Amino acid sequence: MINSDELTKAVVEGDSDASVKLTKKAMDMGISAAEILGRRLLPGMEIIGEQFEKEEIWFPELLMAADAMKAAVALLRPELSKSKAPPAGKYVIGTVEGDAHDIGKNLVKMMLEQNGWEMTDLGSNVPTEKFCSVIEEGNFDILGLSALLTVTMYAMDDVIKTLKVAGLRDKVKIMVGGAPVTQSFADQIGADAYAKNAVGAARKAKSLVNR
Ligand code: B1M
Repeated sequence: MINSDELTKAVVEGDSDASVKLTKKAMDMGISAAEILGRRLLPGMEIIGEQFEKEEIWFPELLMAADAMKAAVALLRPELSKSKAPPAGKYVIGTVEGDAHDIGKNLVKMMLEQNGWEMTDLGSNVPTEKFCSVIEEGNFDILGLSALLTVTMYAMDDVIKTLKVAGLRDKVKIMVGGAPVTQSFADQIGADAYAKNAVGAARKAKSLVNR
């Protein structure tokens, strides 16, 4: 048996060896990937975010916690990404310019893969011009933009404006998300959809292409 708090603690303490070991153990015990993620790993990210905000920890600890989280998520990825749905369409996703946060974006990507979307991942800190050239050259149904910083969410506005200027805005539906993003911000910048989390992203993606 593992104590459910142990894995959360491993993430908070930035202990990648322990987070990997305990995730493997939980999987061997038959605990679902969704439960390991939602009940044990993500709470660790919440705690670490609060500690950082209160200046109880500093950047290196934040980074170590993120690494411990990512190492554990890598083990869950095969199960989380198993496609159970028929092909849904083509979706390109990235975190906007100036923003290095990619854990949430990666979860959204996995959830969409599981729902049958063919995913192209541009990574994080993606320049506005890159989003535009990908839309110009590719044939995607949806462009997903993620941002975790209040300062970088405005890059989403830049992407939409730049696509408009290039005459590409109507070529693709645009979904936005990330902790500081809200429905009213999405409306303000003219996005087609906002999703609060990965499950919502899959639901909204389906409704956007109406298949
Ligand atoms: Co940073 N960071 N960070 N950080 N970090 C936050 C976001 C912060 C809230 C912490 C805090 O102060 N409490 C704060 C932002 C404050 C603000 O802007 N209001 C912050 C800061 C300030 C910073 C730095 C500036 C710190 C510094 O340098 N002094 C710096 C910025 C670097 C940069 O981007 N240029 C920085 C760096 C980092 C690390 C590199 C150490 C690391 C990121 C590692 C990585 O991602 N590879 C990190 C981390 C881990 C966090 C916290 C602790 C956790 C973020 C996370 O992964 N959450 C975070 C505090 C927090 O959120 N509690 C914090 C888990 C993830 C699953 O949730 O990303 O919200 P989230 O994704 C969700 C939804 O938002 C949604 O679905 C996801 C899954 O359900 N979603 C979408 C996300 N994208 C979507 C797209 C969609 C739809 C839904 O459609 C396309």
